[in-house]
Amino acid sequence: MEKAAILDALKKHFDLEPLHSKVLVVGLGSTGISVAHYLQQMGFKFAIIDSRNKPPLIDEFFEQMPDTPVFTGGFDDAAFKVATHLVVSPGLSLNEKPIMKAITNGSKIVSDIDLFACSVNAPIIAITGSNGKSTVTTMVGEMAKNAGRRVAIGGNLGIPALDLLDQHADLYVIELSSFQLERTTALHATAATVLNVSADHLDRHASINEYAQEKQRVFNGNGIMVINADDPMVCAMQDNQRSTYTFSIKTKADFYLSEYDGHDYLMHGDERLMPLAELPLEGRHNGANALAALALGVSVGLDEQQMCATLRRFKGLEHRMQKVAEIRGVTWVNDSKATNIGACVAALEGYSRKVILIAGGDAKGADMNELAPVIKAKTKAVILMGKDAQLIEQAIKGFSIPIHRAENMLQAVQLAASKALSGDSVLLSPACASLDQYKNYQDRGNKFSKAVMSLID
Ligand code: UMA
Ligand code: ADP
Repeated sequence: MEKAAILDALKKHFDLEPLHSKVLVVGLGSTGISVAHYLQQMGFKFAIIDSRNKPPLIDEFFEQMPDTPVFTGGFDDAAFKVATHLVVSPGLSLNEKPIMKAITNGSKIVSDIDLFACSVNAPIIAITGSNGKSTVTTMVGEMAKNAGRRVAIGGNLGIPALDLLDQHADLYVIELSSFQLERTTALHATAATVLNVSADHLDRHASINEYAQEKQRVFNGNGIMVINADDPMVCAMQDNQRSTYTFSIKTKADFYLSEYDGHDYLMHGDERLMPLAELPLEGRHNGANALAALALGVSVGLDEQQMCATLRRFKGLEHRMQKVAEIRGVTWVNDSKATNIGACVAALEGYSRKVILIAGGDAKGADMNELAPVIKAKTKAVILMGKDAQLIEQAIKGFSIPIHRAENMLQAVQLAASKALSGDSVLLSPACASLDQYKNYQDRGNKFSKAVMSLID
């Protein structure tokens, strides 16, 4: 898009202009840095502030942009006072006192996603939901790539949205978190989906209803809505005036599963697209992800058979229902990315035989009682670890399922190994964030895999 047209859009939406606006970029993480590059290219005056003494990327940033004013080690009032606009990184709540004060004093909030949306003409596919975002974003991205489209893929997954602009793509596929959406007003996606809503991030959102409302913002504008017909909170977002595709793994919808000749098929209307069994991913929830990806692909004109060819080759992402090893007849599965209840429930529901579950970590304010029914139905033993292990134990201690505690992952894996019989599966699906004990979910998953591999004689 031409620079002049972008500046027009920024002026129209946010009264943001190079000559008079003073922008404060709040947060020096990957988002903050992408925003700084963008603002510099567009000729804006800006400064960066971060509450941490030494944000992890600061050295790299100084090398790239040595002349940018940077404030660290707290939120200095003076920096906020002069700002006409704040671009607040998603890791920071808008309820931080200096941010709220600045808003009251008239500063406008603009998100990196707003800046991105004002800077592209090409179609945007926007994907949010409590679970499945990265899987569906990657599926759709690969589908578009295999169809020969020049596609850029990123957002909450991987490359920050503004850094995608350099790729001059003719299609953008972006994953969005509730934190990004809550501060975004200018995005009007060509096709968008909320894959599902289950309790998550309730340490940042006041209630699940508020969290759902933030997710709903992905549907702003009049693009095609892709709606999960199995999720009542998503169905409530439907707008009859808008073009919509529904998907379901339970009932007939635009995209759905149907049995034929003893096999489940991915369906579009009356057309059998492919057998579900040909999707090389564990768990029925991945059937829902594939249907959502197909609906989004159809929304931008991708060919269904080509999309199915991509699905057949789809490898899945690490740390999501990833089979690590089979050792002495026991299957070990790494689902470390299950950082909330919904993901753990989906993982367990996919099993027909009871598993040994390793769970626990930081519950982020969620009600662990919601895990109780599926743990009762689908586990033969539970090994708990981390800060909120006690909350899970409270929720399930009435059942006759053995509960064990582990201090660390190696101990958890060794305990599981001592309980498992040939034919069993051991599933790491923590239902909690990892940050109380690990750098991130990848670190947790890697420690799991390493501990599992240490079982091999
Ligand atoms: N922080 C401070 N003080 C500050 C600024 C940040 O303490 O002044 C802290 C935040 O509280 C947070 C951390 O620094 O703990 C990082 O925050 P950030 O907003 O600077 O994060 P970025 O590096 O810009 O990364 C963000 C997303 N992170 C979050 O939303 C927490 C990344 O998603 C995303 O890939 C990136 O933007 C590019 O779009 C990660 C994530 O964990 C993968 N997302 C959450 C999730 O998927 O559940 C929402
Ligand atoms: P997100 O990007 O939303 O976190 P991922 O694709 O990374 O989603 O998957 C995160 C977790 O959610 C993994 O544990 C995965 O097995 C699980 N999951 C994936 N898709 C779904 C779904 N449709 N419903 C429930 N859980 C899911």
